[in-house]
Formats: sequence, structure tokens, C-alpha cells
Amino acid sequence: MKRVSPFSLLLLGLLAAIGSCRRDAEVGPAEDCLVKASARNGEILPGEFIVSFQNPIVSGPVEARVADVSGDILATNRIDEAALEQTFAGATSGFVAHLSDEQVARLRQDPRVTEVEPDRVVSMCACLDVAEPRSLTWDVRKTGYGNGLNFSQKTAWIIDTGIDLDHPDLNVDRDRSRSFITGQASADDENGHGTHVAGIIGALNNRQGTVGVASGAKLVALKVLNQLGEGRISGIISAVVHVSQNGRSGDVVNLSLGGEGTSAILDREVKNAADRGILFAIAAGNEGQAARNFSPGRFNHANVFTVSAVDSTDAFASFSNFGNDVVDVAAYGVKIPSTYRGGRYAILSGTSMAAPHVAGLLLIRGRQFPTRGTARNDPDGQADRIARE
Ligand SMILES: [Ca+2]
Ligand SMILES: [Ca+2]
Ligand SMILES: [Ca+2]
Repeated sequence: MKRVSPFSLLLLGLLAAIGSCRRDAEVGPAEDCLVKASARNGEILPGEFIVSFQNPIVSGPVEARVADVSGDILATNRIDEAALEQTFAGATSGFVAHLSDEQVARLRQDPRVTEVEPDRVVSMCACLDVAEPRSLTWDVRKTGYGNGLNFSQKTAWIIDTGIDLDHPDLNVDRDRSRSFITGQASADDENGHGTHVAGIIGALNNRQGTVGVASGAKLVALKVLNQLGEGRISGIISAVVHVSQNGRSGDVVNLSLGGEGTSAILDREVKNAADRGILFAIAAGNEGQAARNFSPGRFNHANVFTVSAVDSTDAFASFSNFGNDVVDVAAYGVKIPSTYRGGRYAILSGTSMAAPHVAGLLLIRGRQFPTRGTARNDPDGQADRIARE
């Protein structure tokens, strides 16, 4: 068994401190540091905008046509092409650009433009502890598990901080993994959050480390959050568009991101992928609020599962967002041991950890995955069913 050095412990402690999580006096010491994403979560990025327009009807490569239309829209509105940062070609097409308020006002008058949304910071946060690797952890034993390798034609797309690409307990498809962060080519996880999510879904059943709900599942890292666990809404949109273009029906996307606020563009891209048979497990969020206030968890679809969190006693987690108008199911999300960056293991809590239990069940059981029992003390008065066998 791998021992953790005092230096690693110190480093982990520092990482836990970065999150600047909200404290909640009503919860016990195990839960009280894991609530809020970083202080910057939801912060609008000054001058950064996501602009969408109706898909140009084209033959030939859509991406090139979208780049052309983006250039046209900027040119006719007398905006320098240097403002353009990236384009995306999904359910709607669009671009991300650095714009003045006056330029935004002009774009909003352009009949080709459907939406202009500010780009914002999205992030994650979880309380961290060092874990001793144990093969079958309580949450996976109680959720149920199966051999994810049996479903190797399916892919788990993990939109997160990346995955530790050479973690010995994970079956990462490095060739298909990629980064959506400007200036960072590698999808390797510098934070740990995405690796933890990946292990809950698919850690190998190999007598070492932990075992995932769909052990050995093929994991693809789509990195949208940096080492601090921060990224941009526009990066998530690009990653979801990427899955629409490269995923197959029955594939599963895990989104354990706490984006504050809503985005019609992001919701529409999730719909486009879900319409193609791609299944989503989405964290309800850790604000202790109505889940309907957050994209894309607010988006309802037969293939989209928004997940709240319960602890090992089935009690609703104090940090979990709620509301059965959008929340579909609860899963274990308090003190969950799993893989971590640098080949390590850690214990994290959050709806970030609940969603991948559902993602694993979606891989081995499909969208008719089992539930048993309900959450205690669900704050919305309608007890969520708990995803488990
Ligand atoms: Ca293992
Ligand atoms: Ca829903
Ligand atoms: Ca509920």
C-alpha cells in the first residue's frame, strides 16, 4: 500500500484551502468545508462574450463555414477580427470574442445573432482528505457495480479538470482526450477533481486501489478546468459540442461543474447531444439552493439526469442543490474515496461525486438504471429516489 509523505499531506491541505468554501454551521465537521465552489465561481469575465447565430445551411465542412460567418458578423458590425477568440459549430453555431459594451449592443441588433451571453467563471470545490486505497469502497458496494470493460463500445466523456492520464487504476483513452483550455495542450489533471470523478465511474477491479461503478470503463478526459478548478462556460460549450460530434448513442457524459447562473447556449448544446442518444449525469450543484437556477442541470430531457447528493445514511447532503422540477435522482456524494492526481487516492464530497455514481450506472445499466429507497430530510419535501441496486 502506498504511504503518503508529510509533504503530500501539506500540499493536499493547501489545495483544500484554495477552494474558499462556504461554511455551514448546521453541518458536522466532515461536511462543512465542501459546499461552495471557488469565490470566483459565476464571476463575469469582463469583455468576454459568447455570441450564437443560426446554423448556416451548408454543404461541406461546417467549421470552416462557421468561421466565415463569424468573420462576416464581426466585419459588418465594424469589429476588428482580432477580437475573435474561438468558434463553435453545434446545435447553434457561434463564437467567443472580446467585445466592448457598444460592440455587444450592435451585435444584438444583427438579425443573424440569436444570443449574446457574458462568458463566466465556472469551478468546482470539494473537501479533501487523504484516502488509503481500499478495493471496494462503501459507496460503490452500496450503489452496485459491474464490469465496464464489457461495455467497451461505450465511452465515458468526463468534462472536468482532466484525468491523471497514467493513473494505474484507470483505463484512460489518451488519444481521444483533449484540453479546451487555451494554452494547455494536455488533458492531464493538475487539480485532482476530474481524476476523482473518473475513478468513481471506472476505477479498475484489479485488487489494488479502488473499484468504480463501471470498472474498467473507457474514460476520455475533456479538460475545461485548470489546476485551480476554474474554467469558462465557453469551454464547457465547446466540450459538449465535441461530444455531439464524436460520441455515440449510449455514451455517457459526466458534468460535475458548478457553473453559477444559466446559459441558454449551453442548455441547447446539451439538448443537441441528448437528442442523439448521449446520456448525461450532471451534478445538481453545491449551493444548497434550487437546482433550477443553474445550467445545465436545470435542463430537463429523458437522457439528462441531474443528481443531488446523499450521505452513507441516505440523509440529504446539506450542500446539495434540490428541487424535483429538475433533479432526477440522488446518489452518494459525502466522503467518497476515489483516485486522485499523481497516482494517488483521496476522499472528496460534493454533488460532483454523486453524479459519477449515476454515470457509472448509466454505462452498465443504461437509462433504466435501478433506484432503491429515498433521501431523508430532502429540503424540497419530495424525497429524491437514490440511484443504487
Ligand atoms: Ca482498482
Ligand atoms: Ca431533470
Ligand atoms: Ca427532492
